[in-house]
Amino acid sequence: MLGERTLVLIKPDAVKRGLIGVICQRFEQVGLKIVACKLVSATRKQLNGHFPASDDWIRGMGEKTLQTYNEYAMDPLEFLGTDDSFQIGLKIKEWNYHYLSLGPIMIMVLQGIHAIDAVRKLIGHTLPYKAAPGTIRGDFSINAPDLANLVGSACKNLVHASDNKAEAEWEIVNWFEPTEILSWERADEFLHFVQGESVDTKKETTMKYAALEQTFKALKCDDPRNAAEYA
Ligand code: IDP
Ligand code: MG
Repeated sequence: MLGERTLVLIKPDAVKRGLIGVICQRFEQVGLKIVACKLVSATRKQLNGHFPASDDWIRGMGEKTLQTYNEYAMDPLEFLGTDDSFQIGLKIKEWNYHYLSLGPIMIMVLQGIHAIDAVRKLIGHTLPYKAAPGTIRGDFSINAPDLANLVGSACKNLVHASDNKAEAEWEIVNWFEPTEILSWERADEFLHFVQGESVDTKKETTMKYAALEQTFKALKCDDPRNAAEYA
């Protein structure tokens, strides 16, 4: 496999605002490849699988929120009824469940060189009002948690993307069956990643065929429907 895989989830606010196309374009135009994609209404079971249940994750989420309250001199007791990071984390988790249930979500697996970091760069900072221009969150939203939290909502930030390798692995398994992930080759892959300054055309041709062969092998292995054709 060329590069690595990451999970991207286009959240209900982005779907409802008609932003699926422009968001996908950001990923496609840098050379990332969509290898799986579907529009779903998230079930409780899928959401349970998506958000970590560990106390550390919940507490970390609460601590991040407390930082925002500190930054804006807001009293968490007044707005959230508690200043305990674990209790706040639990609240944010429940708000996230609600957020992702507001409508359909588009989930996809993207593949490419450093796909995990590249996608995080493209989506930008968690909080849209802090996200840099040019990023998806920075260009299409100005949402902020202090306002969102006032009305009991997660901070709406259009997209989710796996933060690291371990997260990507469990998230992909949570949302997709292995047969839903397709192996295919973008027409510009050779140009992006393989073609060099070498004048050795024999070597180039060999590499092209090696890549093609790999694609055929992947087709044969990944999709049992192709087995007879390639046998
Ligand atoms: P990420 O989406 O950039 O990886 P995480 O820290 O994993 O950010 O947070 C998960 C989600 O929780 C965010 O995408 C956002 O929707 C929501 N969130 C994060 N911090 C806050 C907050 O302080 N208040 C409300 N919602 C928050
Ligand atoms: Mg995250």
